Amino acid sequence: MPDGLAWKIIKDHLVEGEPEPGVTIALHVDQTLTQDATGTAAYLQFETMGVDRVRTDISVSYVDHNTLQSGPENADDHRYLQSVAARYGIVFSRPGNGICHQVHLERFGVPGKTLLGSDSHTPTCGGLGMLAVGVGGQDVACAMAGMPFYLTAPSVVKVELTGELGPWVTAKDVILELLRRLSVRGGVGKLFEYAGPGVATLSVPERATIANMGAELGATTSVFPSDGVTEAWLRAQGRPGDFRPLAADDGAEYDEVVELDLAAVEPLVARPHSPDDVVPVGAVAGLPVDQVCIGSCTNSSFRDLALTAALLEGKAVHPRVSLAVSPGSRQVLEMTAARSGLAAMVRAGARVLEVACGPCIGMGQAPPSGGVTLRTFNRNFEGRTGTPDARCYLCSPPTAVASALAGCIADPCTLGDPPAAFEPERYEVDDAGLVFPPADGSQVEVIRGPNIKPIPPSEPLADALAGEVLLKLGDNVTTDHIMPAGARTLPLRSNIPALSEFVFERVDPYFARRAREAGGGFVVAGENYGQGSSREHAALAPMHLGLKAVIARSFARIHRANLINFGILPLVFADPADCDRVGGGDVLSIGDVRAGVRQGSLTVSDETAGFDFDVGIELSEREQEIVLAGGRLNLLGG
Ligand code: MIC
Ligand code: SF4
Repeated sequence: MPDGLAWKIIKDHLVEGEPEPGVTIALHVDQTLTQDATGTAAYLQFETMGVDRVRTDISVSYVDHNTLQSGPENADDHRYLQSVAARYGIVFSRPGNGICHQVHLERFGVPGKTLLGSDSHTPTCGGLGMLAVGVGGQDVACAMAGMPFYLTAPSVVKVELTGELGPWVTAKDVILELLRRLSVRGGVGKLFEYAGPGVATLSVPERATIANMGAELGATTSVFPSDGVTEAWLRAQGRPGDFRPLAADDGAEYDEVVELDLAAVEPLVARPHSPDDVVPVGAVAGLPVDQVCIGSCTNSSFRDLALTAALLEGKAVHPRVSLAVSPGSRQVLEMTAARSGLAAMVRAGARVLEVACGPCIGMGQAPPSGGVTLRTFNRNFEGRTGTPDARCYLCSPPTAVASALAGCIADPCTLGDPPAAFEPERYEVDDAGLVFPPADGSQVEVIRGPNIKPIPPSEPLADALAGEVLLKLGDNVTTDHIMPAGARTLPLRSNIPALSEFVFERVDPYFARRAREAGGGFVVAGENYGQGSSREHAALAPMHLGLKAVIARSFARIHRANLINFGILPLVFADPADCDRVGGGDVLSIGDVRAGVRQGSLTVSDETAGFDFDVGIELSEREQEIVLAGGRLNLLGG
C-alpha cells in the first residue's frame, strides 16, 4: 500500500505495535535534545537509570532558556548540564550558542530520522523532513537510556499547499491561517504532513516556522518532504552528506486533507491571549504598541533577521516603541553582523538581545503595565510575558517591523516594495559554541550546585482517593497557568520543592498553601487541559503538592503523558455535562481505584453536591502499570 511520508518514517522506526492511528506504538529514537529549563530534571532522572553512556546516535543539551543570571542558580544549572553531558556522551551547546530548535535544525537535523526533545517546539526539525516530537524530560531520559518512545499513533492530516505566497506574506501567516481555521485543539492526536506544489516554494527556515507552530495546534508533530530545497539548504550548511530525499508515495491516502492556497493567505495577527484568535492585520491596525519583539524559535532564522535588518535600514523605531531583537543562533548573529544587518538594526534603535529564548519565556523584557506587545513568537498566553495585564499579539517579522516603525500595529504593505527574499548559498558554520563529549566520560565529575535537588519520590497509587476540588477551571488551561515560567521561577526548575510554591500562582496565589494544607486533592477543568509547553514540572510540582487526579473534558497530548509519568490520574468526564455540576471546593471520593484503572472507568462521588458521576481513564497496559506504581521512575527503580 502506498504510504505517506510520516508513515514511512514511523514504519522505519517501529519497535512495537501495529502502525494504525489510535494504537499505542513504540519507536526507536535516533536523536534527542534537551534545553536547560527541562534538561536538569531530564538528566537527574537519566542519572538514576544506571546507563554509562547515551544510546542514541546523538543527544544534544542546549542552554537557551535560563540565561538571565541574577543569582548563581542558572549558572549552577549550566555547569551541571555541561558536566553531565561530558560524563554521559552528550553534546553540550553553550549559553549564547542559540535556541535549541534553531541550532538543531542548522547543525544536527537529518531527514528521515527521529528526534525526541524535551520542548514542545521540537517539531521545528520537521521542516527538514525529520519526525520530531516534543515530550517531557522523563521520556527523553528514557530514550537516552536506549528505551523506545511510546505514543498513540496519530491520524495524519495532509496539508495540500498550492500557489505561492504573495508579497509581504510569510510562513508565519500560513501557520496563523491554519490556527485560525483549526484552533489550538484542532491538531490533538494528529500529525500534519505538508504536500503539494506549494511546498517547493518554501525554504527550509520557512518550513521550520510552520512545523514549529504545529505545536500550537496541539499536533503530535508536523513534517515536510525532503526535496531539492532541503538538499540545497543542507549543502549550504556544510552538511551535504546528511541529505536523503523523502516524499510520500504516489496515491498515499490520508485521514484528512486540508487545502491551503498560499496565494490566498494574507498578513495575520493572533490577538491576546491565544495563538488561534487570529484576524487579518487590518482588523487591529492602528492599535498603539509599547513593545515589539522579533525572535524566538519560530522567527529567528537568518532569513528572518536579514529581512528585519533590510526593512529597518535607514529608518527609526517609533519613540513609543521598544524594539527587541533576539537572534536564534550564533550563526544567525554572526551572519547578520557580517552583512551589516546588525548595524542597521542598532542604528534604527533596536535593542539587540542575547542569542536565546529571552522575552519569549519571560526572561526579561516584560512589557509595561497594561502594555501592548507585538511579537513574532508562537505563544501569547496570559501573563507569559511577565506582565500580568499586558496584551500580547503575534505576527510575522515584516508586520513586526512595520508596526515598530509606525508605533501601532501596521500592515507590512505600508513598507512599500518588499526586498527580494534570499537564501545564502553558503552559511557560515562556526561550531565554537558546541562542546563535544570525550570518548570515555567515566572519570568526569558531575558538578551539582546547592539549588539542584533530587526528583522527589512518589507513592504507588492508593485504592481510595479523597479530597477537595482545589481548583475548577475552564477550557484550554495552559502549562503557563499550571507551572508559570519566567525569570523568577525558571531558576528553580532543578529544585522541585521550591518550585512547587508557584503552582497555579497566577490563578490563585494561595494555591500551593491550600493544596499542602488540604493534603492534596483534585483539579477539575474543561477541554484541552495542559496545552502548551512540554514542561513535566507542570505534573511534577503538583504531584509534590499531593495532586491526585485531574478531571477534565479532554487533555493535551504532552501534558497527559507527563501526568501519567508522575502518577497523577488524567480522568475524563464520561458525560461532559457533569463538569458543570462539580463545584470548586467540593469534596470528592473515588473507591476501587486500582481495579478501575485496569477497567478504564471509575465512579467519583461528589460528597458536597451529593451525586455520583463516571469518568474514563483510557490507558494502555504499559500506562496502567506506570500509574499503579505511582510513576514511571518507580518502575525503573529510580
Ligand atoms: C515554552 O515555550 O513554553 C517552553 C519554555 O519552551 C517550554 C519548555 C519549558 O517549559 O521549559 C516548551 O515549549 O516545552
Ligand atoms: Fe524558547 Fe520560546 Fe521557543 Fe519555548 S517557544 S523554545 S521559550 S523560543
